[in-house]
Amino acid sequence: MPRILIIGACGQIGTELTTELRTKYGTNHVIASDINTRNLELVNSGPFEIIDAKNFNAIRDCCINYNIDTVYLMAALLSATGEKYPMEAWDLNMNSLFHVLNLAKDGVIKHVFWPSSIAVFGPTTPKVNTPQHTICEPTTVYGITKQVGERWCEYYHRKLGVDVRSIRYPGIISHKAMPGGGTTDYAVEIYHEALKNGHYTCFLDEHTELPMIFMEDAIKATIDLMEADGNNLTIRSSYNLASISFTPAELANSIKKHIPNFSISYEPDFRQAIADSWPSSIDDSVAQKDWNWQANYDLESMTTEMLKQLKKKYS
Ligand code: AKB
Repeated sequence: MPRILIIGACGQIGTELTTELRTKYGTNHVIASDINTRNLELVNSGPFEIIDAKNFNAIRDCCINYNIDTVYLMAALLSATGEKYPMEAWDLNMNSLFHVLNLAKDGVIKHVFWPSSIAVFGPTTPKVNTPQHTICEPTTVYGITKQVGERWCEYYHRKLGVDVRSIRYPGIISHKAMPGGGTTDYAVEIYHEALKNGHYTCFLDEHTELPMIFMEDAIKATIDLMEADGNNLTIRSSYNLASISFTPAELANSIKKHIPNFSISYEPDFRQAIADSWPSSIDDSVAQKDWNWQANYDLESMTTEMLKQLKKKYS
């Protein structure tokens, strides 16, 4: 049975990852941590520690105290926030990764999960069915941190034998915790606004097609990768992962099937340039081959589930 530390457990992915890992391995085997206690439900649901992901000693002490063997490092500044605070994004995204990789190198922990992103790609990357191995010239600070992080993950694995595993997440759509500071966040906000106000003003234009994934599939992918036989893994930088690709207009149409009066307008802002630099769809055949990855949700089933869950929240 693994003993797990999740860093950044109060965030969009961390919240649901913590719950799922606790269901699988038992509450006391999964220590949640974050820089603050912003998600009280999560904080009160099992062992929780306040940890700043930039603080090496705090992470090391927690790993030693709880006899941790596996760390999921989910703390990061995302694409939109990274453009506003470039040095903070570099500082958090890179140093937290080095802390965890070095703990694994020194034998304090054994396994690391670190999320990369479609943000490693840039305007010179083939946009459709972006291959696993391709041009990566990111134009955002966030994308640069993810690209450099991928190189370090592969280096620590190849040279130092560290078992680090990673996924290039597409935009993630979820109903529990809100995302924050990302370019794909519109695809979550839209459901909330549809139910609350019947209208959404989208910060991307209607034709911007981006790769996305429903949270349930993203969590399944993460845990499946961590449980896969390491001998079958051919990628130690980060795996491409695909599920659904859609535009804001297509997402709005899927919502209109449930809420016929829903309307959408478009006021693209600085995030449009970020979205325009990313792929519209991803080739994840290597993940399929190496660890049998397959998504379950499509646009229609995701919209049905999102509206069902959010209706409960708002009623
Ligand atoms: C973002 O929009 O910055 C993130 C991502 C695609 O990594 N959701």
